[in-house]
Order: sequence, then structure tokens, then C-alpha cells
Amino acid sequence: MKKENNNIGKITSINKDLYTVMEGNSAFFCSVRGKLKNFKLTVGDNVLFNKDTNTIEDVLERKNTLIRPLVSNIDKLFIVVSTHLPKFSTYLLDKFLVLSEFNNIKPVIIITKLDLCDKKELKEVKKALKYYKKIGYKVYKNKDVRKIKKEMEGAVIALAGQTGAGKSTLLNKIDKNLNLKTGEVSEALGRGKHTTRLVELIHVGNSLIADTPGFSSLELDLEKQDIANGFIEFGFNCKYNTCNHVKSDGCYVIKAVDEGKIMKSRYESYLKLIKEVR
Ligand SMILES: Nc1nc2c(ncn2[C@@H]2O[C@H](COP(=O)(O)OP(=O)(O)OP(=O)(O)O)[C@@H](O)[C@H]2O)c(=O)[nH]1
Ligand SMILES: [Mg+2]
Ligand SMILES: [Zn+2]
Repeated sequence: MKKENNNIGKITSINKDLYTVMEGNSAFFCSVRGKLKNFKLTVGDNVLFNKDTNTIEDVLERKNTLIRPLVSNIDKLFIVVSTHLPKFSTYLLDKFLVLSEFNNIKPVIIITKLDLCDKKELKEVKKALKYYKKIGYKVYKNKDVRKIKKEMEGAVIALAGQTGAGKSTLLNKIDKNLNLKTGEVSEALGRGKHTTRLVELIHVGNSLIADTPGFSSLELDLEKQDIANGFIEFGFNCKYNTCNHVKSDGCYVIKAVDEGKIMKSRYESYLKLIKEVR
């Protein structure tokens, strides 16, 4: 039901019943009409909207939707991983990687707080990062601002990572005009305090990026097979094509772990994740 004065825009923020719709660099503050009232629109939705009445009339098909943070049509997920406070966790990283793979979103790993690491921590972190690069992931340090900007070009991006990992700090470095609020990390809890509360897509150059509230936990609502597929280096090399890589008899993955070809922590993340599937 396309009307003549309907334009296509993108929802960049939602505040109660008020939707900010961007068309190019112009913002329109819209409400929602009729049948869409019962449909949960998200930040990142592409919509048909009427400029005369400032109403959203329809929503275009989504490419993907992330639940936490609730945001749609994402091209890249910047997974911000702290190496020191909050403590370095490959488990959480692996979880975000599975989430990206499942949703067809290109993951990019961004490491923070290397300056706070001692020698032992640095060694552990570097070894792990080398592995993630080897299996094909992009890995940047948060001080690689120029490279990160290049990675951002033309894309719609969501930032993900634990509270206190340094997501807002990173965005402030990328665009000095943003002045996003950043928070202290509690020494006692070893994590942040959920400084960022709303999801909002922000223009940075020709990209749109969503700073998001950090999570201290993340639920994956996936099937076991989806989780296995999310570990991209496990491949399809098993003797049995239905292998869940749990019993050792002839399993390629278990053999590769034993031989050091697959990093042990990856396999441990995998086992932990499939255990969470009901
Ligand atoms: N030393 C050091 N501190 C950092 C680095 N990155 C971020 N921080 C600090 O870590 C704290 C938390 O950073 P934020 O940017 O607020 O973290 P966040 O991921 O946005 O957290 P939430 O909004 O709660 O999800 C702040 O005090 C930052 O100054 C870094 O690379 N090195
Ligand atoms: Mg923040
Ligand atoms: Zn197997």
C-alpha cells in the first residue's frame, strides 16, 4: 500500500512512542499508525513514512534482528572485548561470534585495555588473538582508530560487549564530537555499571553505529546445529555428518583439539554453549 507521499527512512532511535526516522541527513520525528501499533518496530528498521503527517506507515523486510540489543538490519557487529577489567573472556567473545554467524552479520573483534595488562595477561591475550585472526576474523586494538574507521565505511554497525568493556569510550575516540557518557568500572565487581542505557544509531561519517547498553549476560536461543555452525573452523569434516563433536570416536573436531589445531578454549566454549540448549 504505497502512497505517493511516502518516503523510505531508517529508524535511528525510539523513545516511548516517538520514533526518529532519518532520510539521508534529515531527521523526522514520527508516530506509528494502524496495523503497525501491534508490531514491535526496532532501531535499524527501514520504514515507509509520511512527511506531511509524520507517521510511519509500513516497515520493510528485515535482513536480521538482534534481541539484546534490540536492533535490526545490521551489517557488522563490533565485538568489544576487554582484556583487563572486565577480565578477558574468550567464552563471551565466542558467544558473540556465534550470534553474528547465525544472523549473517560480519563480526569484527576490537580489543580494549591492553595498557592495563601485565606480561602474563598480554601473552595469553596475544596467543588467543592470533588464533582468531588465523581462522579468518578481523581483530583490531581500540587504539587502531584509523583502521576501525575504514572498517566502518558505509556500514550499519552495532557495538556489543560487556558493560565497562569500553564501547562508548571507543566511539568517543572515533568521533571527538560525540561526547558519549562513559562509566567507571567497579573494582569490586570487576565490571561496569551499564552507563549506556538507550540503543540509538548515530551517524559517524557515512556509517551508522549503535552504541548499546553492555550486557553482563547474553542468552543465545539457538539450536545445537546453529551453534556448531557458528564455530566456523569446525567445518564439516566429521566422519558422521550429524556429529555433535561430543564423543571422541572418529570426531574430527576432537582430534583437531587434541592436535592443537583447534584452540582448546573454543571447544570448551562450544561444549558450554550446547549444554545451555534445552
Ligand atoms: N585504561 C583503559 N581504560 C579504558 C579503555 N577503554 C575504556 N576504558 C575505561 O573503561 C571505563 C568503561 O568504559 P565505557 O566506555 O563506559 O564502557 P562501555 O562498554 O560503554 O560500558 P556500558 O555503557 O556500561 O556498556 C571508562 O572508565 C573508560 O575510561 C582502555 O583501552 N584503557
Ligand atoms: Mg557505554
Ligand atoms: Zn565431530
